[in-house]
Amino acid sequence: MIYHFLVPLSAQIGALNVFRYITFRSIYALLTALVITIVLGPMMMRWLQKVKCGQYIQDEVGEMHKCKAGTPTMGGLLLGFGVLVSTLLWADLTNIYVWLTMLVFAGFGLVGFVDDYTKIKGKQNKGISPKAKLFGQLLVAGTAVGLLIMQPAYSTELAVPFFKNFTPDLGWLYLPFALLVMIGASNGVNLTDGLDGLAIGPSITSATCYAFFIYIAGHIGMANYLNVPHVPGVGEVTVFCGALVGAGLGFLWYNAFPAQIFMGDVGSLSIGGVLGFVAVLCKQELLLIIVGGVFVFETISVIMQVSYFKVSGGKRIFRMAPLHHHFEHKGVPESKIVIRFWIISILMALMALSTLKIR
Ligand code: 57M
Repeated sequence: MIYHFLVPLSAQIGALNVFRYITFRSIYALLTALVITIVLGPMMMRWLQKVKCGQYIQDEVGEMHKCKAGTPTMGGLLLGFGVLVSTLLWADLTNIYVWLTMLVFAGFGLVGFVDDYTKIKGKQNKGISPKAKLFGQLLVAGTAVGLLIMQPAYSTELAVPFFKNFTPDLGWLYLPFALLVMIGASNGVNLTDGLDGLAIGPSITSATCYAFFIYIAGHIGMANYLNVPHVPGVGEVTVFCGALVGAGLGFLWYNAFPAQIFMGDVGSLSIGGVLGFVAVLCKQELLLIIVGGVFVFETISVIMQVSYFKVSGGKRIFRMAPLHHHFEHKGVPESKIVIRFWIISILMALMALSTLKIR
């Protein structure tokens, strides 16, 4: 809205021209979302406690997490509010890609909210069934990708990292592929969200990394120079990514060890889903495996643990999956595990950015 208010005035006041620039607005979207989440954080935590949205801790969790019982959850509402208000303020709202991105973010958030709410208000921490959750995710992702594919500027070709001339056109198969990327990312962030600051750290690095990719994809000169697919119009989504980084930092302010608030499924599903969608938008879907490497390792650890448990008749590879629980059970302090996972995530994001030059 700031964009729509100030840019027309730039004809009279030349200095306002700066509000045309995506980079400028993305930085202010970051700062706005950061301030919103930090300022509203304490109020939100008091309210969540008042309406009894405290975390239930499962019996099998052991002593390590018992002290976290009652920590306000659904902090994703705070983060989501910061992201959406900031994007509405700073983005060009005539851009369809911005709306699709907000739709995915809010839609996945709604699925997570219903799950969180059912867990809190129901018995024994039981949320909605996995089938219902998957149905909600499919509905949101399917609607957004369906609308995306209908855009004339969007192609269903797949960009393969390291191979600039190999871009197979997936045709209608692109739809299930994109759904897999988004739902996989959403569940990956959810599985990772088990220690203070563990999910939000790599989410911030991934959103920063994709802010670069989406900006480049929307800029014809840069996209051609770097030999990446050019998708006209998607550059505006950089503003959303800026807001996500800002709100993530603001949320981390309170989620850092010892956490005063957890994000809940409303946070983890929305962040993961939207990271997947931004990867789809800028046609760097496969690169998400590197950018979101921490989420991928965590998910693979669960798949390995569950499969091995089944085939071996009850044996385990890890002391407990997802991977962060394995280290916890080995006695590594929580903040050490979290910071080491952040370091890995930063390295993976840098590696992903370096692929821009290896083609
Ligand atoms: C949600 N939720 C956290 C919080 C957060 C198949 C199986 C691997 C599934 C997995 C699972 O349920 N994962 C999804 C993980 C929970 O956090 C809440 O959930 C939201 C995210 N959805 O925002 O509201 C707990 O995590 C801790 N936490 C923090 N700080 C944070 O900032 O300390 C979360 C955020 C919170 C808090 O204690 O209560 C969770 O871990 O439950 N299941 C598991 O992860 C379980 N693993 C397991 O059973 N492994 C088995 C098999 C099935 C693979 C095995 O290895 O043999 C573990 N879950 C827990 N304890 N709580 C087991 C140990």
